[in-house]
Amino acid sequence: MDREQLHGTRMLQREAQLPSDRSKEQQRINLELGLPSAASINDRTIPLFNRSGWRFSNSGTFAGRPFLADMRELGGQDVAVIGVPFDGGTTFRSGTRFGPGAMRTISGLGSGYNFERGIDLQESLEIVDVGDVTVIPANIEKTFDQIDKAVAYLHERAVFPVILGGDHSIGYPDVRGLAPYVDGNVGIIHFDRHSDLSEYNLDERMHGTPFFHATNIPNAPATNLVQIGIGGWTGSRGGVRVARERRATVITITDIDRWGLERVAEMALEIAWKDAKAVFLSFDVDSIDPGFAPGTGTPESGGLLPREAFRMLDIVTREGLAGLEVVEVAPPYDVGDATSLLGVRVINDVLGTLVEAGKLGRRPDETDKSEPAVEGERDQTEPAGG
Ligand SMILES: [Mn+2]
Repeated sequence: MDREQLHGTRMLQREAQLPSDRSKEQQRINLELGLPSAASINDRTIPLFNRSGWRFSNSGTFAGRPFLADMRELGGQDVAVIGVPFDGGTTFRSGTRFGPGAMRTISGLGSGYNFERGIDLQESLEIVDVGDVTVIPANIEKTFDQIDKAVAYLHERAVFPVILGGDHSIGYPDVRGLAPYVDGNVGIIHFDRHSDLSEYNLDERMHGTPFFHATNIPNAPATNLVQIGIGGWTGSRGGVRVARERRATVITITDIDRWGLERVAEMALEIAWKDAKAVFLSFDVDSIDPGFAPGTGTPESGGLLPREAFRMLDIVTREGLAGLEVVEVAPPYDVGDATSLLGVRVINDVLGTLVEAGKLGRRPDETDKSEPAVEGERDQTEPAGG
């Protein structure tokens, strides 16, 4: 093996092929709006007032992307990030109402560029943060109606939704808002330690119930539901009967160990897409081992390692998705923002795969022909690594 065979070497070359026109235009606008910096600043692309939204200048939006104040202007963007700060469906430890805020804050750590993947999301996707759905904290059903209507609006305007939970009860209205916009069946790929297939928890449709109700939707059959990572001692027995009777597919950690990660992920992809027109991805952060993701309400040891989850996500999302939710991030139990950061990582990875697969935005090598990339030029206001 030599240096030329390294993935790292290929990615060194790849970076030179990535477009940079959007970053440069943003830099120009930031400088214009942020005014010229103090005379002692040598890099004259650095503005006086930080407009980048990166790092500790995070404006409160996801990855510092623009906040879309006027929802009538939604349409034409690639991705809308939407928060659902609801934890009224929690059956034990609450706190996921702070999930959207925590994920938005820590998302400022990233630049949108990933060396290993050779992707710059800033260049490939137009992302807006549309803020939060107004939830009704003491009323699950009214909150579901709000989420359903908000998510449906995104689908109506053909903008890919990234939904920041919130507890997992929101999985049901997230699918309910999508289903009418799919001309055929919807498959669901569901990462979780818990099957979430009970009809009710404590007489209500809480966070252990979303996929019972989602798979009651006529074009979201349970035969297209694939659950990955189920196991441990905190799940409910009632949901097992539902999965058996409705013929949902359940992939355990034991399956992953026995059959190998690639094989089960390929199988999940195939089943979710069988006779379906769209697939929705529901990612419960408790599918990852609590050693890596402690900030969640119902932790269960022996879960996926982050790298396992990333590799599986890469496989199960490459045929495209109709939407993504990341749920159960509960910042009150988090340590060093590790869990929020994992949630953000899942979002960035999924978006990166969709871009790479040509399913969303512009592909990494699609340089704007009118403005060819100039070798050696760099965006000097991008945050330093570290
Ligand atoms: Mn769970």
